[in-house]
Amino acid sequence: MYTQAMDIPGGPKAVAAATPEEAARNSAFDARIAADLKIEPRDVMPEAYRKTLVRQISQHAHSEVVGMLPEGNWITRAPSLKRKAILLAKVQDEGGHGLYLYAAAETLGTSRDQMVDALLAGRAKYSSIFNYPTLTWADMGAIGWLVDGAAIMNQIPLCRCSYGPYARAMIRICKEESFHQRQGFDIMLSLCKGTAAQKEMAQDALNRWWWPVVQMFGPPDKDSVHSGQSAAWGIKRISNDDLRQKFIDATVPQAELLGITIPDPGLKWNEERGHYDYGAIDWDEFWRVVNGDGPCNRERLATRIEAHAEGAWVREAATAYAEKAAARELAGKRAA
Ligand code: BYC
Repeated sequence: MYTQAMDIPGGPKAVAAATPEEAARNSAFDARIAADLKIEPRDVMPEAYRKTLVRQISQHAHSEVVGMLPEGNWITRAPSLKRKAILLAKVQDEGGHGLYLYAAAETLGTSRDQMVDALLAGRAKYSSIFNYPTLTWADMGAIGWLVDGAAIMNQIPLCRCSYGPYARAMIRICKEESFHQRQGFDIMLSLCKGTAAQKEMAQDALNRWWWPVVQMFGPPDKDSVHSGQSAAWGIKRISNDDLRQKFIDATVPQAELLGITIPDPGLKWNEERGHYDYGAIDWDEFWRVVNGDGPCNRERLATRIEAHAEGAWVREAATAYAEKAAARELAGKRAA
């Protein structure tokens, strides 16, 4: 549904070094980035590149895992067996995405336990969008259509990220996100073709999710502290504002097809720019949510803390099983 041009704006910039040895190491790294080659876990990389990736990938992984909660809320209330099976599969996919991403971040030397501890202690971020409540079944449609739609916009360029393990994880994730987006649009389509009350439910979901989704792409480019360096390193291929614009341009005709109205009176096709103009985004609200004061921040974190504690016996059992299996294998080899 969404395709992207993935040119790197500006091209790579050199990395500052503290010592001559570091400068030599950095120049090998710069050469790989300049040649648009992948950086692999054992390759030399500046510490700041490693830190940026751990920051972004761990936030991304946490977003997938916390992102299971708003939809998980509706698994027991899906309107049919078919919808329930699809939603279950989607929520399980999100858990899987979290696991691929934690594994990708682990290749940079930060353990999954460290990342999860940071999330549970409230030190790590996850996407602002998952701090909003899911009030009706139409929210499952709006999340798939809009949230997964925005996620694909942001993530397709990440398939060409300079860090190999992250880029490869993103390829698989994007394939699954595409199914997620379509299932959400399909829910919206059914509701919009249904009764007046069902269409009203779809409109209400669009009204509540639109602005938080537009904010999901991150602060405007002028306020994005990491964008310049991440673009220079080939991590970020398209800027926050450009992705936001691509998303809005792609979504307006979809809303028209559904026959529902995007809640932005400022939305207007601009012939000269060849894009839709859109109204002012409430960045105060965005930062409030990012900084922990959204409608569901406390509930989401409390749920994750409880789930982690309740899952302790599963982790212990899996570790004991793995140790026994390894001991059996070793004993078998010795006996042979
Ligand atoms: N929410 O300099 P900037 C999914 C933070 S999962 C919270 O532009 P950057 C799905 C940012 O981290 C979707 N915080 O940063 C799952 C930074 O703070 P720190 C998740 C945000 O990294 C289940 C500060 O603001 N996708 O789709 O260059 C079901 C300044 O920002 C947000 C990803 O994580 C936000 N929305 O760009 C359904 C994609 N935006 O770190 C769907 C990977 C910004 O200095 N991540 N911040 O404390 C990225 O592409 C980039 O990290 C971002 C931000 C575009 C998000």
